[in-house]
Amino acid sequence: MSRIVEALVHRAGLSDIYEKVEAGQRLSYDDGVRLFQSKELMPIGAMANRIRERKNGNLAYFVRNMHLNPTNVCTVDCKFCGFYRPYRDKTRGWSWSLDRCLQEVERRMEEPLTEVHIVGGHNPDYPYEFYTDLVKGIRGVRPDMHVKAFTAAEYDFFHKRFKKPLDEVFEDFREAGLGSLPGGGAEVMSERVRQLIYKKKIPAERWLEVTKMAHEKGFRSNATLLYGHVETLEERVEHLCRLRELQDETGGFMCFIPLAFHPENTEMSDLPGPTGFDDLMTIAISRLMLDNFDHIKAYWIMISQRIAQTALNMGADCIDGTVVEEKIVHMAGAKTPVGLTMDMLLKLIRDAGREPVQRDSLYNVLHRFDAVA
Ligand code: V47
Repeated sequence: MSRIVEALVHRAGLSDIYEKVEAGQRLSYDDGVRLFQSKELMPIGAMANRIRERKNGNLAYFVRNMHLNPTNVCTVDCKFCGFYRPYRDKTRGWSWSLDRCLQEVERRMEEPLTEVHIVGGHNPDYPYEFYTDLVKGIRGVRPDMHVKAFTAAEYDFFHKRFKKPLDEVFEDFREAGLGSLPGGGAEVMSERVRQLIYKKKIPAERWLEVTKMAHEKGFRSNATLLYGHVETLEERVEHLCRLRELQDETGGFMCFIPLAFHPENTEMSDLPGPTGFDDLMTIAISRLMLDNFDHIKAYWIMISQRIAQTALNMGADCIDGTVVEEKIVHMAGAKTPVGLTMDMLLKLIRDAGREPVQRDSLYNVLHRFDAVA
């Protein structure tokens, strides 16, 4: 690395961590905590960039995708969520029929999308077949589209609600045409935080178990961290270490996505949410800690196009995608657009000095664009 970066690392007292990064050694839990505590964004960003370029060169990935949220009625009542409407008050929410969901996909028939990302509330009113028919139906109308559907928390809900063994649930979804699982649902893997803000959602151990089963059944998935609320820096690092451990076992994770907490319209609206500095630190430290993850995503929807673009030089190699019609954080006050055109994504990536790559949902390259328009 350049002499300037070495000097910055040295001045920040992070030379031992830098040596590990250079030698390709794994960072420890203590290293992760020290990085967060140091508040030294420049050397940390530079070290993360080093790993990012080692793994992904100059490429920056995006996907042409749409989101589908069939229902926001939910029995879990997470305090951080501005998207859901409680089951007891379900008329204030939506619960779309299968036809309505398929119409959402059909009305985008002309758009060259390659992925539909589906998540929703834990809504006990639907029959099991609704979920499998939804996946099957989408594959029927758009066989060219990969269905990335339902978090590990939702699969656990299907297992309990319909009293079906989890492995059978995954087999049914495979038959229906499921492609992969999004991240989400693990929030921050800390029992303390769970008791405070999401106590009716599955605990960390169960999220890991369900994800492990999905990986064993041949599905790949993503992982997220919801940060910037009541969690401590230590709890963030613990979360990363637990994901890294499961990845050592299964190798099933594709990408890690730090999700910045948006407080508006939630029961935690008195909190400020994370700052841009924290967004970049969290992305960079995630890149440094998760040595066995190929990809780190800067999800522009939650952190803004500007921060996501900057993050492409501080650890991130993916900025998600066109994301037509995002609802989860827009109902929690996000000021970003609900979607971006491909041209806008190309400009964001190129202006950051990276080479845009349109990927499919499994990170296969679909199209490489020139670094300059
Ligand atoms: O688990 C809910 C988060 C997640 C808020 O896999 C919030 O490619 C911020 O997992 N502020 C669901 N975050 C979304 C998700 C996701 C998003 C983008 C890409 C991928 C992927 C996965 O949304 C939930 C929760 O952690 N969330 N409310 C909020 N107020």
